Amino acid sequence: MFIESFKVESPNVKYTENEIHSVYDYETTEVVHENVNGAYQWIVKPKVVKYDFKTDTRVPKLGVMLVGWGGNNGSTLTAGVIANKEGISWATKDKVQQANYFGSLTQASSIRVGSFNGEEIYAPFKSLVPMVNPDDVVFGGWDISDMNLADAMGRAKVLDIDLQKQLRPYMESIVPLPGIYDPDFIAANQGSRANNVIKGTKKEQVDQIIKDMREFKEKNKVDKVVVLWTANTERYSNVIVGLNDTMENLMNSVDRDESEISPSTLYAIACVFEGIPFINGSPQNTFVPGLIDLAIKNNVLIGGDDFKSGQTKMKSVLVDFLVGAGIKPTSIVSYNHLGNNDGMNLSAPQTFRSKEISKSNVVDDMVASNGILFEPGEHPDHVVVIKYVPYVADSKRAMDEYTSEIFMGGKNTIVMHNTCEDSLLAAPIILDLVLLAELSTRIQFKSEKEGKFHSFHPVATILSYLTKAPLVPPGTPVVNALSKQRAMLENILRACVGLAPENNMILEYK
Ligand code: NAI
Ligand code: DG6
Repeated sequence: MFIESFKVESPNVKYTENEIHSVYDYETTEVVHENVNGAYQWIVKPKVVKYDFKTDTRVPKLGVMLVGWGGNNGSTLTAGVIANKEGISWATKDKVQQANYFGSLTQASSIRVGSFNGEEIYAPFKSLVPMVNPDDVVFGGWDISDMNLADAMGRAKVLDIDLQKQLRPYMESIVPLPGIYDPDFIAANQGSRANNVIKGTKKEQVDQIIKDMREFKEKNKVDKVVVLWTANTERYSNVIVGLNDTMENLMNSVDRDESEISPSTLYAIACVFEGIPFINGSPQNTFVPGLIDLAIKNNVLIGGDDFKSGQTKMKSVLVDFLVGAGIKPTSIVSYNHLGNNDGMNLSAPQTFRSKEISKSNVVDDMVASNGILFEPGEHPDHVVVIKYVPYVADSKRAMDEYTSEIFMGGKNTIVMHNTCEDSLLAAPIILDLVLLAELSTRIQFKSEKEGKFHSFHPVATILSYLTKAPLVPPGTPVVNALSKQRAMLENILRACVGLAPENNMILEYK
């Protein structure tokens, strides 16, 4: 059975006018390697730590500024939200289609809340704690191309033409703000697009972005802003001691107009100065150590990297399943045929390399979790290929071959062919990223050992489910397995309303 909303009744949970306060027993383990009667043994000790969670339930008017607003993702997301807000439907060759938010974890997935008369009860994911309604988000942003969003939607060739026709009047007058362009960081084939750029030194460019964000906030009367990079994939920046390794060195480098500071890092710096969360949806190392240092010292949320939308999402499910089933993946070969502007940009070796890195590390934690299948340091062969095929446009082909060793030396090969509009996968993920980033800034917590409430670590691991290469604070394990990432997010939000993690034991029926 599906219910729309619920309230928790518990001595550990208090709903006040502006807050949900929950006292929560976090059940975990402590693992130690101890000398027991002369021999070292691994000892696992269950422990319970008390936490207090405080969630501000006042949902702000949210502004979202996209870097790369006029791209396929930016125009598709904007169009999709307008279509939802305006209740637009359109004729396809199959049926009359209604606007929806399918593909969004927060808007279109559900959670189990319990059972009633022997029936499982589910509720929308978004009913756990109050979240911004995507229909109410005000969009803005930058693009190095000055094309208006209606034409950009046409250029993207993603949405049905009948829908595009209805959306044009809403989007024709929207033109992105000029962006920071540095041809050294993206493919040369993007040069002809760059007709809307901020001039000046790097310091002046950062100042302009700050001015843009203040004006956007003021003009649209939004309470909060989140910025998200959905612009072209950049090449990696070189990380150099003295240049971008610490906050001070990074800021001095901006002042000196050093060429190795990328546009994406400049936008992120501007956001940190303004206390505005910044999320990186592309694979490059925007978050050089100096930027991470800056965000931590200013306690401003940063999250990334690279939307986990299709092939990688599947990989982080399939390899988790294989390794979890005691099957040993030995070779993973992934091909993409991509014909949109992203594909053209990725046809340059330096930008492809950024994508290759973010797509390649996604099975490491699953492989490392099973010492029966893999020797220490052993890894499956893992090859990532992307080819630019203009004809397929945004309708990406992802082809994957997984070969595994099974019982008694047998081999098992699984082949997948996935065809999908890339931007229809990415747009709901962008929405989730900004909604969850905003939500996480309203949650405070403390453990029984801490005197004061604090927010989550500025490096937002809570967003991991949505990214290919989750950015984590130094010294934190990276989790790529999709089901673990989802459980982490859901269970943290459950803790905010005093609900235990979903344990799937259903003991009451055993
Ligand atoms: P796109 O090429 O259609 O759009 C990118 C936009 O960014 C363009 O309009 C371009 O003019 C603009 N741009 C480039 N540099 C800029 C700068 N410095 N400042 C402001 N604007 C700038 O690409 P698409 O398909 O929208 O993808 C965007 C990014 O998202 C790419 O980096 C892609 O790799 C990444 N991504 C996309 C996924 C998907 O499923 N669509 C999944 C994972 C990542
Ligand atoms: C080439 O793979 C193009 C990319 O931008 C991808 O479409 C994007 O990174 C999505 O990747 P994945 O692995 O999640 O499908």
